[in-house]
Amino acid sequence: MRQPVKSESIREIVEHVVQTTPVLDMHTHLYSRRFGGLLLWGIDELLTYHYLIAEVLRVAPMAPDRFWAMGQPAQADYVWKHLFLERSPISEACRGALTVLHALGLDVGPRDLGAIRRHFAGLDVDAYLDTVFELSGVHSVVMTNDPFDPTERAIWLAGEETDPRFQAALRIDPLLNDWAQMPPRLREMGCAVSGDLGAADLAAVRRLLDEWIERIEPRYLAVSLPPTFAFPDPGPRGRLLKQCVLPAAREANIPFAMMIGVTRGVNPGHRLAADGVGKADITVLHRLCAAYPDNRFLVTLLSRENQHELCVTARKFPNLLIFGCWWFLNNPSLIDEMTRQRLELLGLSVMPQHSDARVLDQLIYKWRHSRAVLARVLADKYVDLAATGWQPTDAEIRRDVGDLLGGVFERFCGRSIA
Ligand code: FIX
Ligand code: ZN
Repeated sequence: MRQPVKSESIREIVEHVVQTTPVLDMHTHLYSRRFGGLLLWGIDELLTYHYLIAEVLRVAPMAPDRFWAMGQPAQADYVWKHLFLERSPISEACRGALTVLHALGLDVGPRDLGAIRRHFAGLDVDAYLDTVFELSGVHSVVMTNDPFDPTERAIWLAGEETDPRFQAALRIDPLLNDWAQMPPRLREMGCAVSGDLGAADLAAVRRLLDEWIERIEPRYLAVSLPPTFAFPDPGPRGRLLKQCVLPAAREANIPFAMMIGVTRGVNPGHRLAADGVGKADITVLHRLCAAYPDNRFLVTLLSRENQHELCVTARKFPNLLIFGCWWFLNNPSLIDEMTRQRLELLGLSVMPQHSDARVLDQLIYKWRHSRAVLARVLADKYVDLAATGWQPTDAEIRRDVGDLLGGVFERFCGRSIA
């Protein structure tokens, strides 16, 4: 027997359910313990996040070479001084660092970076991992795994992942975005290519993908792409996509994630903070989804201007799942706008958010901030429903939120929900 929920308590219930439902974070740049130094955490990593580097180099410009030569603690001091002490830290990335410290029980009021550093210096990383997963309400994260990076590759070759909170994703940016540089790198990996991308090269790349899919068992294959991404494309990217990547994903029965709209290195000296945004051509997705109905595509677009047409495209293609408010879109005002638009056009067949966390601690703020917006938007939608006489039950709300925070992704991937 369904228990009707009074409309006045809908907001409270939605808030509670969104705050307490565990999240599967489907795209991060985090690593488990066995990746050693690739797992970033702590105050200096938080303060030197590339979002903050971009902001500090605006208000306190410095030649990038000089900035990088300072070393991380001095860079963190520089960010603290210019973005937190000399002006109020109201940007989303600044606020995020403070949300983390506050959630950890630190008093940020005294603005004492030394005391904050002492707190982190006393932490045990294994226990801290548990704390962060607990405080962020995340049950597992999908990493971004790059077998073309020799450091990461060596760790995969040395053994399997044993921490179930960390799932793999096979990232193939160098292959699709930089073919000219790839032949020697591929040969180092035992993949004998000549570079001409003839039948033998394509077969060798395909074998390599299969081998890495088998080794790391990724949830999906993934790439980030420029706004100029085109398909079909007679060049290396198009040929590799058609002959290697799409068939490999199809046969392994995993989605292919495309993150489109990033122009890398618009100000190269800024390194990770150097990248810009551009509007993608939505017709590329029409062609891919129509031509490859047996492939599943996870898609996020970086440009705000692409979001409406992306929703309309997803209405046409069940093999396309929109995910996340990526990077420059991961701000409350834009999450609010995009989430409303998506729910209105697609109902619950969307993954509204991922964190993109690069530093472990960021899971806390990225999810706290996103949950607050999601709860508000969802509550509005249920209140609108209740006005028609369709009172959502507690169980229905829990079901829906569970879907939005992981279930939709699990079903799209074809795996059962744990
Ligand atoms: O390509 C990506 O996965 C991007 O998310 C990153 O390259 C980017 O640097 C980032 O951290 C955005 O949040
Ligand atoms: Zn990312």
